[in-house]
Amino acid sequence: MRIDIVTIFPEFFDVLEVSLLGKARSSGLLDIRVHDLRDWTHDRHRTVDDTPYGGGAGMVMKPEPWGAALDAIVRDAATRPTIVFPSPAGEVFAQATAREFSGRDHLVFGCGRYEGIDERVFDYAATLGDVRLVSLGDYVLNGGEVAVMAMVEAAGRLIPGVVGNPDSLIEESHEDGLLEYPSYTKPALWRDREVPPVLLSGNHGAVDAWRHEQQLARTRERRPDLLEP
Ligand code: 6GU
Repeated sequence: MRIDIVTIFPEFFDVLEVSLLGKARSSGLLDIRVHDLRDWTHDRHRTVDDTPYGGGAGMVMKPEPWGAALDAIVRDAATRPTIVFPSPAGEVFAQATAREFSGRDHLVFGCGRYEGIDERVFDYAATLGDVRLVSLGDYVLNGGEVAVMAMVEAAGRLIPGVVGNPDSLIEESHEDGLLEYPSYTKPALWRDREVPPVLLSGNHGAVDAWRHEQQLARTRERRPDLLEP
């Protein structure tokens, strides 16, 4: 899978060189290219923002550098990409979104800063690819970089071969619409706290039933919204 990330803070993404995604990059499973939006400016100050038409607080990202960046990235692409703009005003990112993104050949992420990107950029991007505005949830970040990091990790780990043991992808929170069951390891007694005896019983049917009951109980308790029809 190819992933292009456009940002005014390319160094934010240095951490994509470590851990499982870093390995997937070295092995060629993931082709991640980080671009500095300012490379597509032409003035001495490499300006990417300007004051909003109609007035108001803050600055808006100018359309020209975005247009040039998207043109350059899509020009040498083999397929029509999915172009994702992180935005608190977007659809909410969920495991299903991660799953969907993980199946795409080419993702382009455009990280906005300030009060946002000139709206015409989204319209223009739709001529080059399938545009998605995506939010991590109902709170505000300073820019799209942290959100893109989360989306790249959530989607990247679902690409076959990125996570060493595919079984570890199956029994996780949200994959079956429920929260994950609690996990324990040795010792069986730690600081007066026991591991639930059923897990030591060797009865796999009883273990499975207990785990499912735990999933339902904690989902009811912590995330009742997930159980609504
Ligand atoms: Cl995707 N961007 C920003 N700036 N803030 C957010 C967000 C995204 N998701 C939640 N808050």
